[in-house]
Amino acid sequence: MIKQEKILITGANGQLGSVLAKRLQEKHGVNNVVATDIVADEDFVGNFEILDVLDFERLKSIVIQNEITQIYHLAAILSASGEKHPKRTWDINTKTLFNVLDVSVIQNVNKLFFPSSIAVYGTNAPKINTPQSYELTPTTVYGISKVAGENWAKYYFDNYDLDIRSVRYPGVIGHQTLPGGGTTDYAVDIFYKAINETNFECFLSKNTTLPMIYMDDAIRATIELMDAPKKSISIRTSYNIAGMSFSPEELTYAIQKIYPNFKTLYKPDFRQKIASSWPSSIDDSVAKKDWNWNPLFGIDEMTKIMIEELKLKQKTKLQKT
Ligand code: AKB
Repeated sequence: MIKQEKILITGANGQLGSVLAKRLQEKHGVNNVVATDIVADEDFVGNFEILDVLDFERLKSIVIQNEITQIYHLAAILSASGEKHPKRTWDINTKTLFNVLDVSVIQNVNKLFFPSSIAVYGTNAPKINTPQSYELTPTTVYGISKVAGENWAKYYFDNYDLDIRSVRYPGVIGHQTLPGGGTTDYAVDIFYKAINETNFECFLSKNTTLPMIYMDDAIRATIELMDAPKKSISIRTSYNIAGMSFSPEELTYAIQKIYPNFKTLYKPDFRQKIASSWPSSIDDSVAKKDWNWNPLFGIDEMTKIMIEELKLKQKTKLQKT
């Protein structure tokens, strides 16, 4: 008989965590998922625990009490926020990872998911179709913490046989929850302005092309990687995955197909330097070969869905007030 998986998610209130929690509830059953975050989410339906992942004893007791078999460790500080408090970001991003790695080894957790990012690359890497394996010289503390995390992931796999798996996410675009503190956040914020038919002020320059992925693809990649047979996983640091690549100007053109009068004004700030250090597009051929990764959403499909879903959400909210 296949043993029922019991899932723990950290950072479950976040942009990815909130959607992943629902998807994992559908897959494993509501009672088999424990969502955690540093603050409560009043609207969450299911098991929710307040957890600061820096608190190892509390993490351990939640893992023991719920007989956790898989952990998705999403709690982290992202690139733009990270630059405001570099040492705090390093501490939070690395100490929480160690706590999750150690609890997984001590409590025999079967599988662990750790999100990495395109932020692991630095200015020296080829911009176009950036290869899976290249010297990693990130310019942000967030990127530095992800490179360290990737190497620790491989270390725990090599030395403790911990089945830890990871993808390097591009900027994630979804309508469910707003992202917070990232450099790619503009690509979500822009849609809130578009549906209200107001101009958007972009903190990146118009031709800054970055790798992006639609939420459904990002969630599917995560689950497909976690479900892949152990023997097919050849990368124990982190897999490149690609969805689409576009600049703020190209996204504006895509929105103008629906709102012809929509305009973006460009006012690059400190986030421009971060974005300029990242790849424009990513080579994800290793993920495709190892576990059949295949993105389904391009810029036009994503734009149409984002606008439809956000308009629906706005209408529902108005009807309730
Ligand atoms: C960020 O912008 O910091 C994140 C990322 C690309 O990892 N969205």
